Amino acid sequence: MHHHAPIRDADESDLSTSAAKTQAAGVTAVAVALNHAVAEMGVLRTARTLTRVNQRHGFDCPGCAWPEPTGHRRLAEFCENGAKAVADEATLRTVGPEFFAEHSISDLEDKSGYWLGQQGRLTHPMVLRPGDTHYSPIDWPAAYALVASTLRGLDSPDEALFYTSGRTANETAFLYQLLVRSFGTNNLPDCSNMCHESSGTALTGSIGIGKGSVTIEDFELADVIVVAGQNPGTNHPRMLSALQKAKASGAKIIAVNPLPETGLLGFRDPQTITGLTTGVQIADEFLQIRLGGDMALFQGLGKLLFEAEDRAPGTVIDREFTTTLTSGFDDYERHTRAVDLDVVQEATGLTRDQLERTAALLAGSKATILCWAMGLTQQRHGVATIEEGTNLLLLRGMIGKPGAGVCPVRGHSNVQGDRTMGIWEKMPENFLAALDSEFGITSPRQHGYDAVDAVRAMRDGRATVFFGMGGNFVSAAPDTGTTEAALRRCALTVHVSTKLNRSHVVHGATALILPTLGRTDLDLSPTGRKNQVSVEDSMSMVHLSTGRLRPASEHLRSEVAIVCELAQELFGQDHPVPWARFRSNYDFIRDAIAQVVPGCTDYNRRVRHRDGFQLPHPPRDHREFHTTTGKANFAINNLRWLQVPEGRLILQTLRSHDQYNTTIYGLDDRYRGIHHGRKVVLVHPDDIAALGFHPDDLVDLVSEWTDGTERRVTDFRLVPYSTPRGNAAAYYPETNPLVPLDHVAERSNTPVSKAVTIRLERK
Ligand SMILES: Nc1nc2c(c(=O)[nH]1)N[C@H]1C(S)=C(S)[C@@H](COP(=O)(O)OP(=O)(O)OC[C@H]3O[C@@H](n4cnc5c(=O)[nH]c(N)nc54)[C@H](O)[C@@H]3O)O[C@H]1N2
Ligand SMILES: Nc1nc2c(c(=O)[nH]1)N[C@H]1C(S)=C(S)[C@@H](COP(=O)(O)OP(=O)(O)OC[C@H]3O[C@@H](n4cnc5c(=O)[nH]c(N)nc54)[C@H](O)[C@@H]3O)O[C@H]1N2
Ligand SMILES: [Mo]
Repeated sequence: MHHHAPIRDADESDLSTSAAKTQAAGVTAVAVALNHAVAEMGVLRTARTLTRVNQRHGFDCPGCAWPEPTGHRRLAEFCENGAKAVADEATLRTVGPEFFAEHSISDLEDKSGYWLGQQGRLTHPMVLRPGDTHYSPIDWPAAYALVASTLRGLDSPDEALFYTSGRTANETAFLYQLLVRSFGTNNLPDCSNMCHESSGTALTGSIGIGKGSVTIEDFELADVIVVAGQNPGTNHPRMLSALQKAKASGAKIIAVNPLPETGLLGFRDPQTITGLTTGVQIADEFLQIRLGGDMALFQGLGKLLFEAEDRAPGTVIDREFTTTLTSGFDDYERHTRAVDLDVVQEATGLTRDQLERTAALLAGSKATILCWAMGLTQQRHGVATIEEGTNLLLLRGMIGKPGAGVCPVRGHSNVQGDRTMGIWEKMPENFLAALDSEFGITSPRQHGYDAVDAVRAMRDGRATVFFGMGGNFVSAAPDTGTTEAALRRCALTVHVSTKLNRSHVVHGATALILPTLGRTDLDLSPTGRKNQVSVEDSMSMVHLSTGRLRPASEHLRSEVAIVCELAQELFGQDHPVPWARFRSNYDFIRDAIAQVVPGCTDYNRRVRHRDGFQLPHPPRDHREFHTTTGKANFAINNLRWLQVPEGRLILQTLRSHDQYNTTIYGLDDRYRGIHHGRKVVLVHPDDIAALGFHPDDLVDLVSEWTDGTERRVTDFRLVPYSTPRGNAAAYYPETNPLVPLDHVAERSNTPVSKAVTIRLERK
């Protein structure tokens, strides 16, 4: 095995700050990416790996879900952060039985998530039995037997929870939900519950499908692209290339964000020669909005659009569209005309001028795209906010035509595909009926627990087995104290993982770690067949992904193998589902997907097309809306925004440039000028002074909840930063202890990670 110098854990006293960067990407990004990759994998493996990211015969980048361009693909369809994601997975460092013999659980409990993740790839199935101080090796059959006997011993299948993180490929996701439903529960919480659930809820009501309606080609045809509540420079860097191209063909870009995010304001495309030297300003209009102010913004813009129509009748509202294809227009018009623009200014912190200029851009646009991510979804009124954004598009007929539409920009590389394949605690009846008729099983109809309800169920003793297909639930979920206590109450926790994380350390009475192959790894069946999997991107394109790297250990099993082998142990040999056949050849899984999943007919053939295939989307394809009214629905919402209580701040929890969710690659946030540390809180300089503090002070952050309870994280450094007064920002997952479990978005139950009321306390 390879030996590497031990990783030093983070030491926050090394922290330093500098001015935020004005340009994203460029030469530095390429250099940072390569350094990172070479340090993890060496020169040869780096060359072999990075040239295959997002290529036709390569693997799908395990980073974000931004689509690959169809047609011509540049050799480097990856970005700095994609390269970091790949290097993190393809690292040569390993964590085997010696590691676990050396480190007790209580030793590992004191380590940071950064340290745990940096130790390397898991190589052996490991078990922790009641009373053990250390994990020890277990063989696969014994591990399956342990899980199966525990599951069979439950009073009800609903006492088990089956979590999924969005890295899981379609084939695994399909089999996993099949196993769970065959077992008898719909308890399929997933990372999406904490992510884009608000988007799915809003869009399903408004347009009849919870997915985005644009394709990558639409970006080049758009006149106006709004990017709200999203930091593409860090989280979807390849999106910046699409925005830059759109700009080159004349589009105007409107950025809506409380922070002046580097990539939105300046960008040098590392994939072009000129981009390495000269940069462009991406956003034509930067609306530095107050946290939670977007609903007010969208309503205010709606009112201004109606007023523009009054001034030039027939030029703004698409009457033909609203009359024939929508429902609720008159009520929406009445409600929106009554909006008070003074209130909108107060709620957003924007000037009348900014609102008028933005409305004028929208009114003059022939094709508008609205993009958004966590800044909109992780708000208490997130669903309503997205409905209001959609209303703005409907008003002008901006759905189902070239260059226009809704674009929720997904996070995990296959989070959208997992949903398509049935990972959802409340899949619709038509899906369950098709599943039952294909396999001769009886899926339960009662809805299962989502992520927040899963924590509640464990906390209250209603669920006692937690099975995680990827992810790091303990660190990703809100209210860390409550969530950790909930996991510790379980009889059994099981994690199918690639790397060590906090969820392995905060465990049930018995715990298992099942090491698995990642996207980059060669997946050989026992007969030597090279297996391929498939994934769906943010724009409903489905394509194959093929790993080629030699796995970190011969003991790793693919996720598909783990699901099939566990199912065989759990259900015995005469179960109606052909688990052994599915394990032997993934084409058989795809044939079953074709029978069950809407839009997947002829899956095996179509997924092999050079660019894959696109799943149907009725509003995009035919302007058809499968809603309750059969039309696109205007939603009416009473305006809500966030007021900052006296002496308090509203905190958003977000990602640094050096992390992938709970995986911390490094301790810098280069674009924001934060170096060698993560425990910082970004606050407006006038608020720092007004609250009686100084820049660089060490403070505790204390969150206050309506029931009088308080939650605290300690020793954060105050960093003066450009953000609206009364707002603050700090990194996830360090601040997850502050997010109360019951602080969730209305209707989607998504944790409100972008609006937590806090006060600062002096050390
Ligand atoms: N490198 C990298 N890539 C990633 C990830 C990663 O961690 N690292 N994570 C992946 C995943 S799972 C996801 S979901 C996506 C997340 O992608 P993003 O949504 O971009 O992620 P966040 O860091 O949470 O950033 C939220 C952005 O919204 C802004 N914001 C916060 N509150 C508000 C608000 O009330 N209104 C407005 N208008 N803006 C607001 C913040 O200032 C910030 O710019 O990225 C995916 N890609
Ligand atoms: N406060 C706060 N909380 C948040 C958010 C926020 O913005 N603020 N964002 C939320 C969002 S948008 C999301 S999506 C969730 C993310 O929640 P999760 O998806 O649960 O978290 P990740 O950090 O992406 O999971 C990382 C782990 O996945 C495992 N892994 C990686 N690749 C693979 C693979 O190919 N197969 C398997 N089986 N395992 C693999 C590794 O062991 C790694 O440690 O967090 C949410 N939590
Ligand atoms: Mo996400």
